[in-house]
Amino acid sequence: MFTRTKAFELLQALSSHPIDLTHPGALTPERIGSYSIEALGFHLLYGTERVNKEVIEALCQLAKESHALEKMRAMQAGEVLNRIEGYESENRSVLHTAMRDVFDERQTAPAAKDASDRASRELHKLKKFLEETDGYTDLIQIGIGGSDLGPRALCIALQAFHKPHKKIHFISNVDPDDANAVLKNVDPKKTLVVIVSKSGTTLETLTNEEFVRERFKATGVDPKRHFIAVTGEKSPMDDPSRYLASFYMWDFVGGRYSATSMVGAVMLAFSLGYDAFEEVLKGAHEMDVHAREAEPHHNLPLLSALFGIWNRNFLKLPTVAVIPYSQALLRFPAHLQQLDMESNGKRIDKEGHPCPFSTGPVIWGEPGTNGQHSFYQLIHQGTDPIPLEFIGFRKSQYPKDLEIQHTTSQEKLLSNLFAQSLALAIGQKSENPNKFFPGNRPNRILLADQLTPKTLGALLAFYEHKVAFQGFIWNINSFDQEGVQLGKVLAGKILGLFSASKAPGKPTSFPLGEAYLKYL
Ligand code: G6Q
Repeated sequence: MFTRTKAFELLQALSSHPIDLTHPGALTPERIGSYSIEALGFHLLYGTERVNKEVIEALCQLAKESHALEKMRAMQAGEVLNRIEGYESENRSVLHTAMRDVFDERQTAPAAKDASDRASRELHKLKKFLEETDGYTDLIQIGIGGSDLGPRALCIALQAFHKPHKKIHFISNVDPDDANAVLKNVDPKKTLVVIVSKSGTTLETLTNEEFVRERFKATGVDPKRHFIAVTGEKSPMDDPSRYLASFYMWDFVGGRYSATSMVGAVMLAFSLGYDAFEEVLKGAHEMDVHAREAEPHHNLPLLSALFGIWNRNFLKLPTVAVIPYSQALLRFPAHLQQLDMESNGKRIDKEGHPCPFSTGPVIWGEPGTNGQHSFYQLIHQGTDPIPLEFIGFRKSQYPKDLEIQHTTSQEKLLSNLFAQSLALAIGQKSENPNKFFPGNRPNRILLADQLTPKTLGALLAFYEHKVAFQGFIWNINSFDQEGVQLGKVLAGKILGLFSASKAPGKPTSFPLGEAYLKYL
C-alpha cells in the first residue's frame, strides 16, 4: 500500500523541509538547465518544482516499490486492471493503447493483439468509407462525456491542419439550444452526422440523435444516407440498417480514454485527411512505448505523475491548474479535467478499502496568456498555493507571425510562459505587503517544438499515462466511474415525474423530486 512503502516514509520526512525556491541561490541557471528530461521531442522542465535530488530519488523509489512500470506494461498487454477485488466491478482489460498499436513494436500478448487487430479493421473500414464519401462538407459529432470532450479538444487543437471546406460541429448537451445552434449553420444535404455512444443508451446522445434526425427529415433528407454510428458491438445502437456506416469500439476502451479509437477517428480523419489522422495515432503510440519502457528518472509521464504525487500527498496541495500557452489547446484542460478527475477521483483502493490519503486533485485550466488577465492574481498572491503544469511550443502552428518592436507574437507568448514559471517560483520580496509575492509555488513546463498532429497524439497519451501512473501508485482503479451513476438514476426518476404528469395513470412517487418540480 502507498502509505506503507519505505519511500512514503522517506518522502514524508523530506516534505518537512522542501527546497525554498525563494532562497537566494536556490533557483540557479544551472538548476533550470539540469532539472529537465527530454524524450520524443518533449522537454519536461522541473527546476521550478519544490524538489531536490533526494526527493527525486525517493519519488523514483516510490515508483519502483509500487511497480508502476510493471503495471503500465500489464495494462498495455491487456491484463484485467479495471476491477475492485472481491466486489462487483467492471472487471475489464484497459486497452486504449491497442487502438494505436497498429504500427511497429506491437504487443504480442493475446488480449492486446486481438484488440489492436480489431482497431486495424475499423481503421481500414474508415479509410475506405472516407474515400467513398468525399463530397460531404460538414460533419456533426453527437456524443457526451468521453464521446465528446477528448475528440472536441483534439479537433480544436488541430484546426490549423484541417482540410479546406471540411467543417466540424459538436452537439453534446441535451439543452435544445446546443443542437439548434449547430443546425442553424449546416446544410443537411452536405452533412454527415456521427452518433458516438459506446453504451448506445446515453439519454443526451439518443435524444440529440432523434432531434437531428427529425430536422433532417423535415428538410427532405434521408438520415440513413447521412448518419453514422460509433458504438459498442451489440449495443442498442448497433443496428446497421439505420445508418450509412457503423464503426465499433469495445468495453476495454474507457470513454475518457477513447479519443484515439473510432470515437475520435471518424471526425479527425474527415477533417484532417486519413494520413494526418494517422500521425495522431503514431504520436500516441510512441508515447505508449516510452511510458512502458523508460526508467522512472527519464519517463515523461511517470516523472510528471510523481511530481503530482509529491505536490498532492506531501506538500498537501489539493488542486492543479493546467495552462497551455497555446490557443489551439483551448479545450484541452476540459478534457484533462474529465480524464484526471473521473479516473482518480476515488476514495477506495483496489481492494475496496477507504484510502487513508488524498487521491486525485481538482484539475482546471485555461490557455495562457489569457489566464494571466484573470485568475493569476490568486495563483500569485492567494492564500493557497496552486501547482501549475504549463504546456508550451517553440513554434506556432501557422507560419505567419509579425515582429513588433523586434519580437514576434510567438516570442511574446513564450516570454510570458517562462516569466510566469519564474515569478511563481521565486516570488518577490517587498516591504509593502501588497507588493509581496510569497513564491515557492511549484510548477513545471512541458515544452515541444510545434503542436502538430503527431505531437498532439503524444501529448494526449502523455496525460493518459500520467493519470494511470498515479492510479497505479495510489492503488486505486483509474478506469471505472461509479460516481456518475447515482445522479443518472435520480434524473431518471425526475424524468418519470415529468412524463407521469403528461400521461395520467402512470403512478410514480419521488417526494424529494416533486419538491423541486414545484418551483417550475
Ligand atoms: C468516460 C465516461 C463517460 C462516458 C459518457 C458517454 O469515461 O464513461 O463520460 O464517456 O457517459 O457514454 P457513451 O459513450 O456510452 O454514450
